[in-house]
Amino acid sequence: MNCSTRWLRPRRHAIARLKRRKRGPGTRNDFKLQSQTEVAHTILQQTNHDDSTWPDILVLKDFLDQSLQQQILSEMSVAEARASVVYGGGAAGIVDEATRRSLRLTPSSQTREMVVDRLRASMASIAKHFEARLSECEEPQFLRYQEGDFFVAHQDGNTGLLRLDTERRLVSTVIFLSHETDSPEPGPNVHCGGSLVFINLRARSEDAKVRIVARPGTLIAFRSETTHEVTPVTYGERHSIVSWYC
Ligand SMILES: O=C(O)CCC(=O)C(=O)O
Repeated sequence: MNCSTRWLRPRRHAIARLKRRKRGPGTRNDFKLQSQTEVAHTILQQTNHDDSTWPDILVLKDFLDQSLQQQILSEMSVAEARASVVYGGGAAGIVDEATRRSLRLTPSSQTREMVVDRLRASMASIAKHFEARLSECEEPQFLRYQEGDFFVAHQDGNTGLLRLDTERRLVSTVIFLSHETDSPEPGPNVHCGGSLVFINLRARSEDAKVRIVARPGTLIAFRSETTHEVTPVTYGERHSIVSWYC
């Protein structure tokens, strides 16, 4: 979890200058850091940020069919649960309920492996979309958000700002398992709030936010450095599976 985003707000002229530059395949080590502006350039170049295509999201509909969703949800309903953690305060992560509040559930190893197999099977097409070299995916996290649960705006990795293992993450994925509705509806798998929202920290208007509402079974992939949040759940329970490609 990274909340240190101030470097992502360079002055306007710096952004304009950067946009005029042709992007190359540079890495963070190709740059000599000399000043704050230079640091901002480096991060922007590294994260390949482009307002015209923001947010760059790949949607895979029906990534999990209905019977698999049902199987996973019924396992999740009885699975062992523990509080989700954030990273930065220790390699194993720490519980910090001011930042992230949800439960991480542990379904059967067969179910976890099945999800990993599916994520691996999609790795090449996801790598192609993001023009990234991906070699593995992380152990998926099966999550439940109850009323009041949330995850504040954050990036998952590849920020160039931190010395954490999570920095290796290049592409993040969220598999939706619940229906989001605008007003409470009866049903076992429905919630209000709990929206996945992408935030463009460099824009100052409401256009700076994109809310994703997806059918259960859909996988959403995005660059791990893209700022996103899960807004507080106001009704029902939200279930999702998250993982990251490195
Ligand atoms: O549960 C979700 O939809 C996303 C969770 C998230 O942002 C994360 O784990 O980084």
